[in-house]
Formats: sequence, structure tokens, C-alpha cells
Amino acid sequence: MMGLSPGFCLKLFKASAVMGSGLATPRFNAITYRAASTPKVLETIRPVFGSDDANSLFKVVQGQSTNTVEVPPALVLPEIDGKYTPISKLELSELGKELVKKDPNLMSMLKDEWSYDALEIELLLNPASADKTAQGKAYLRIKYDMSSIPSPPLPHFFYGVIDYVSKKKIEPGDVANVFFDPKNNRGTAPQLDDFGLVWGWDKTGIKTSAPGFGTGSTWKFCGTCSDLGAKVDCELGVSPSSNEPHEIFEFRVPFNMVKQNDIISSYATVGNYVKDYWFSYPQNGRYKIPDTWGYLSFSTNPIPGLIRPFDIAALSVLTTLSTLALFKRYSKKGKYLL
Ligand SMILES: [Ca+2]
Ligand SMILES: [Ca+2]
Repeated sequence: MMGLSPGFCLKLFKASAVMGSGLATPRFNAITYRAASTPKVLETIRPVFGSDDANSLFKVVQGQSTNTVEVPPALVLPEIDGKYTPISKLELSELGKELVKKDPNLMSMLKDEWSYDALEIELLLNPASADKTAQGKAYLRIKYDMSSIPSPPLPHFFYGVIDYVSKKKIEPGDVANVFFDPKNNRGTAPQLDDFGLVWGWDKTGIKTSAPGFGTGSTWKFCGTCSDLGAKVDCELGVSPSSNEPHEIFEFRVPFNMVKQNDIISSYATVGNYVKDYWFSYPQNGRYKIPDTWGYLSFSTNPIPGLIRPFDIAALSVLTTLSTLALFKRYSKKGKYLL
């Protein structure tokens, strides 16, 4: 992705401010939000748009939930290229290798980097959008990779895609945003540990991206995503959700940046900052108010239904044993793993 000049940073920052002008409201009350929300975590079958031949079983978490969403571990390591990349071009994670070794049939189920091992969350129209008539379908899929093998050091990432299924044509101002509160200390304004990524097409239609950093009172968007070790990209392409080309936004962020607490908070949204409409999780989230973000934790178990219970139990034992063995080995050298 291109870098951003300081002048461009300023423009993007202003654009982002416009983006959020309808979303931040001093009337917001975190307690009201929690009390009013309805947690929904369910497994469902969702049809493929524009096709009637390939239903898939996805674990879906609807928006509006204040439940802690459990992010599953990755079996496949995504390539961040703005497309659904075929499995032939991808590598398995350590966990994926372990499970495929135990059950070679698993390999035939892995078609791309998002369809089988990532948790899906539907993004819903944020009621604070200026355009309240906006319609669309968008899905966030997330997962993480945290190998139990620390040496040689492997890059570990939090991965995600926003599959903007209904958006068949790129329009200036189409962008995706993800924000993280790694320490989960939330608040009514972005704190110093908070950060985010904005990427998409600016109001002249040029592809753009920038990271945002909490200042204690607002966001400062500047620099490049690669400065953080993050990567983002977006393209028009097909996905299992629709065989008509539509906008797809992919990202990855170093896992140790995202997770500085067992539970973190996060907010994701996709839409258009010129027209000011947003599909979000949580639906009522405000990008400048971490108190409104959803809670995420990190499961060591893959998505249920993909892996048999025996495999999960056996894997837990294997992981524990290998961790103990490594700890013992490292302890002898006077180093600490944890
Ligand atoms: Ca990809
Ligand atoms: Ca924070």
C-alpha cells in the first residue's frame, strides 16, 4: 500500500473526522448501551448471494452483542491482497499443520483463507449514519495465529476481512475501519494504547490507507500501516458469499499489538465517508468512544463443527505438553517464555 504524505494525513484525518461527525454523540451512555443490547451468538446457515448451489455452515455472531466474541485460531494463514486467495497459494498455521496431519480429510475443506476457520460477524447499519436509508450486506471475519513454538520467532497476527457483499462498484469514499483497545481500559475517548486502521478509496477514488493512534482525547491518523507491521488491502472480487465482484477489505495486525489483555475491545465498520453511512460491529459503536466497542477474547479451539471434539482434546494435551517442554528447555538457559 502507498504511503501517505503529512499533507495527505491531514486530509485523511479531516475526512475521518467527517466520517465520525454523525457517530460521536455526547448523549451516549455506556450503561444504557449495555442494558439495551441483546447478546446473540448463534450458528446458522447463510445462503450464497447470487447463487443457489453452495450453502455453507458458518458460525455467525449478529451485531448488537455485548457478549465477548471468541476469536478462533487460524488453520490457514491469509495473504493480505484484498481478495479471497485460493488455498493453493497459502500456508497452514502450526495448528493447521498439526490438525491436517491428524486428519488429512480436513485439507479438502480448506478452500481459502476465510471460509472455514474464521468467525463471522454481520455488520449492521449504524443508526448514527447520516444516510439512514442505506442498505447493504457486509460481514467481518476474524481469526488469529499464535503458534506455541517461539523459536525461531514466527510473525503472529490478528487477521480479518470485511466482505462487503452488496457493494458491487467502487465509489469515492468507500473505506473500512478497524479499531482496537488492547488493554481494554475503554473510556470515552481513544487512549494512548488504542490504535486503528483506515483503508479504502479516498474521495477522489485513489486507494489509500493510514493507521490511527489514540491521543487521550481523539485520533491522530498519520504514517503508514506498515510502520506498525500491519498490512491492509482492498479490491473488487468474488467470495463464497457472492459470485458477483464486490468490495473486499483484508487486514492483519501484529498479535502482540492487539492483545495486551485477556479480553480486548474492538470496533469495525465499513461504509462511505462522503455519504456518511456505516455498517458496524457493534452496530451502535462510535469510533471515538472505546466504551461502545465490542469485547473480544481469544479461543484456543477452532470453530466448532470443523474439528471433532477428540481432536480438540488431543490438541490441548499436545499444546500443553509442548509448552511445558519448551518452558523447561528455556528455563535451563535462564530465559523466560511468559
Ligand atoms: Ca487474500
Ligand atoms: Ca485503551
